[in-house]
Amino acid sequence: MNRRLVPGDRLVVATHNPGKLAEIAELLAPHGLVAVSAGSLGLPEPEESAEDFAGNARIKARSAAERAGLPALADDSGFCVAALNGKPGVHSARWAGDGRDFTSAMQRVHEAAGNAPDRRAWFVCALCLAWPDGETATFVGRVDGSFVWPPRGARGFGYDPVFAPIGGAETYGEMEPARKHATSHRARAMAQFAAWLAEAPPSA
Ligand code: ITT
Repeated sequence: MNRRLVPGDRLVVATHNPGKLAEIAELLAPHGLVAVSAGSLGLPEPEESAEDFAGNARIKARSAAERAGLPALADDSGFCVAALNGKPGVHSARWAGDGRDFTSAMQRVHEAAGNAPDRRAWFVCALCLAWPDGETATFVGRVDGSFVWPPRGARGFGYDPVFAPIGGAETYGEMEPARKHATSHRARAMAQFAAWLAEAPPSA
């Protein structure tokens, strides 16, 4: 099977999260790949039963690629707080409940962390590219910073208002999207994906 992706190729972006979809489509644009959303294809959301980000990204990417008959890129990501031993982590979406209420998810993190002096926090993003035959390639990015309370800024999505990356005071909720895209966990995983795109042999 030809595993090379070239400008003009269609790639399913296997996410149902509009915030992620917008960021991934923007990060893919310079590579000329045409992003087709999982929603537009009516793809179901598989159960994310793995214990780590890479495992869940593989489940989502394989499910979408198999059903769509196209290569698919999935993102499994999350917000991790040192004082909570890395939680909410792979359960970041679940902490927001079925209604995906991130105001209450951020409040829940704040209450769980209390006044713990350790304010370190980080985001992780695992991107998995899968082909319809089940073959995969996975790329993981991380960005370190701190847990900020109270939340600040209305940009971005999810936990962005309570995270400030190292080296600045602005939260991802306050920051220009272009600055987030330059350094984020998703951008770092995408940079590895881009390096892989540039290197991938015509057929593997
Ligand atoms: P899909 O599985 O359909 O992609 P999801 O929202 O359920 O969508 P995850 O299971 O990967 O995705 O959950 C990750 C959660 O972590 C997500 O809902 C966000 O709230 C949070 N998250 C991930 N990346 C983020 C970012 O860049 N900024 C803020 N929050 C982020």
